[in-house]
Amino acid sequence: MNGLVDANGRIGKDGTSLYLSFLQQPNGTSLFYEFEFHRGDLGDPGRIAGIGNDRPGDNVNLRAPNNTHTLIGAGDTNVNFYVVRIDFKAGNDDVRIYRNPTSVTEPGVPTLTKLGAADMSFDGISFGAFVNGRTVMHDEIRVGTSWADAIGEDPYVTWVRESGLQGAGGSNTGFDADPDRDAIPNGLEWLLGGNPLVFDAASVWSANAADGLTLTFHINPDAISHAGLFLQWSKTLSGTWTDVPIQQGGGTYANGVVVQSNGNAVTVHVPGYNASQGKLFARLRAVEE
Ligand SMILES: [Ca+2]
Ligand SMILES: [Ca+2]
Repeated sequence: MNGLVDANGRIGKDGTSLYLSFLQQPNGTSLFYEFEFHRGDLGDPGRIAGIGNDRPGDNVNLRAPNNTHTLIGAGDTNVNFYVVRIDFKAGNDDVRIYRNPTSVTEPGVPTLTKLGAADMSFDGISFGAFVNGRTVMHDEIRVGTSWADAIGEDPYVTWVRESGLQGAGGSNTGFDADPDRDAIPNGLEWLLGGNPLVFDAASVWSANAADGLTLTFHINPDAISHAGLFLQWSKTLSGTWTDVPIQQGGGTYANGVVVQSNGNAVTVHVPGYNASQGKLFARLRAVEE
């Protein structure tokens, strides 16, 4: 959430967008139940926004700011899935509510759009049900910066769609498939920021054979925490490959192998003294998690 935090330590930095989702199921439709956003105080004085019902009647409303309620729709006692998109900006922020969306991409028309609703910067959430013997269940709370984050989609599946792989033919979307035949399987294309539909191996990584082997490549920060990436090296092509994990921050490993990272740029050096008869081999391998 680093990129979303403002100078006051709240989620709500100007120019960022938050996608927050949750499941909500009240045991009745009359007041009071709510998923609440708070600032500085988890009690009522700190409540700045919410989704639920704190009004006469049986509707679900968006509360933003504290004493302003805008209709989302009729309430019910089913499990409802909400995605809340907040676009933070100077002055009041824009809020979009999607109720029970079924699309893997963001629908063009939200259930409710409230532009300039309120200052939505917040530092707490709470789940309220205090009167009428009302109880409410909340589950599966997700916070992220994209629609895919909000619906909990596997990040590789998101990439398959956004990279054009899916549209190019359903049978070649597998993690180990290589439809462009550049010897970089899709999973590795994802991890290295390659194009899975273009023979682009030369631009994805480079190697230098001075003093052993040095490989240089860029990692996709959106992918690296969702899959394993290893450099494998060996003295012979038929021999045993030694795995070196590639992680953000780098590290030093057996046989003098050093992984250095600078931002998303990674350099791996396998010293020349590991060579046999002047030969040293290395390759990159992606492992699905
Ligand atoms: Ca490929
Ligand atoms: Ca490629």
